[in-house]
Amino acid sequence: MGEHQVFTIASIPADGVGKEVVAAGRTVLDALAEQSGGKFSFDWTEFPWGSEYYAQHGVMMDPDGLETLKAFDAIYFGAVGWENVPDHVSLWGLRLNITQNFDQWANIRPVKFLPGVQSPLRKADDTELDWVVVRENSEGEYAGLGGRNLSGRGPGNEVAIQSSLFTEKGCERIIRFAFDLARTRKVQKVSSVTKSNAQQYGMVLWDEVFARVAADHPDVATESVLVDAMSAKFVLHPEDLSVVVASNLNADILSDLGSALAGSLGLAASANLNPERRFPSMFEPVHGSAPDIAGKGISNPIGAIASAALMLDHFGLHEEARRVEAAIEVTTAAGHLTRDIGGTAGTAEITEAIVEALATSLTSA
Ligand code: GGG
Repeated sequence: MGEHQVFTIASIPADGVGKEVVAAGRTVLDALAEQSGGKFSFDWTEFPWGSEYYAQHGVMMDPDGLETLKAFDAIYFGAVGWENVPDHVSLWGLRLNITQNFDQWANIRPVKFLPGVQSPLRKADDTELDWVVVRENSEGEYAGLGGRNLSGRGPGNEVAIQSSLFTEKGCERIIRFAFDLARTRKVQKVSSVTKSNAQQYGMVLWDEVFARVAADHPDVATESVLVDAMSAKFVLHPEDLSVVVASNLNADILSDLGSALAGSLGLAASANLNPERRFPSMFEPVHGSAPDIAGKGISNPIGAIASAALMLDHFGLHEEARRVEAAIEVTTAAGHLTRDIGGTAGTAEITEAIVEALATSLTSA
């Protein structure tokens, strides 16, 4: 038998449904490890950071938290946002604190259409749809540059500036990442999302870098599409998409649209990667904390479990990642569905069905 591998994972369920879906993902990964015949296991450390922690300590995470997290192989994250903390404080205090300081500059968000899940998109019934949004995750509209001033002039006179930052290096690394990803896919195409007609500095630089990187990849088809037109294309011609690369904010908006078209935000997975591996990467469902359904045991764990599959890929466990994805498909195809996708099952039932499908795939292999 080969060497036993232990992967150390920092789990940060944080707020709302994050707690339930991270627990579900951990159950699936531990079941997978048990079935690995001693090949690998996961060593979990859970951190209580989030909005409840803020209520007790006045901060979203321990001030030494980033130093602590550095030692882990990966971070498994739930969701951030609760009513006791302003959204910009909770987001910057935890999730963006990690993504920005660990230079997790590539955010991968696959749009998956699952069997048995009714999509609002008619084409999903007779066209194979499968694309991935590559989100620039370190700058752009999320650079955090700007400020508020002039409130001293009295009510109604305050001003705020929120500047976007587009660096040539930042654009180039994410666009090259998108081309490398496209070369691994059945359809080798990269669609760049722009708004250079209106944003004549940052987005024109983005377009120029895209054209230069595209010239280095003559084997990959390309297109450059305005963000408004791209949102229409997601609905009208999704069959034309394979890899969609976009700035931080544009990709955030488009990936929500993509997962809604696939049936639910609850299905969408994501990986925040530091491709150089200088820092741990972070895996999380795209969805937020969903306060309306938190604690009821009805949240959809598939986005979190599919994110765990992306973490397996990151660890080089590709076969295991495909097994988890196949188990998700077996589960939805069999009609085990949470409420957001038209079923009645709870979080635990879906998690059990996925674990069961994993065990069955092992015995039938
Ligand atoms: N699991 C993802 C999450 O918690 N997202 C919260 C959120 O508000 N994100 C905003 C963003 O990433 O732009």
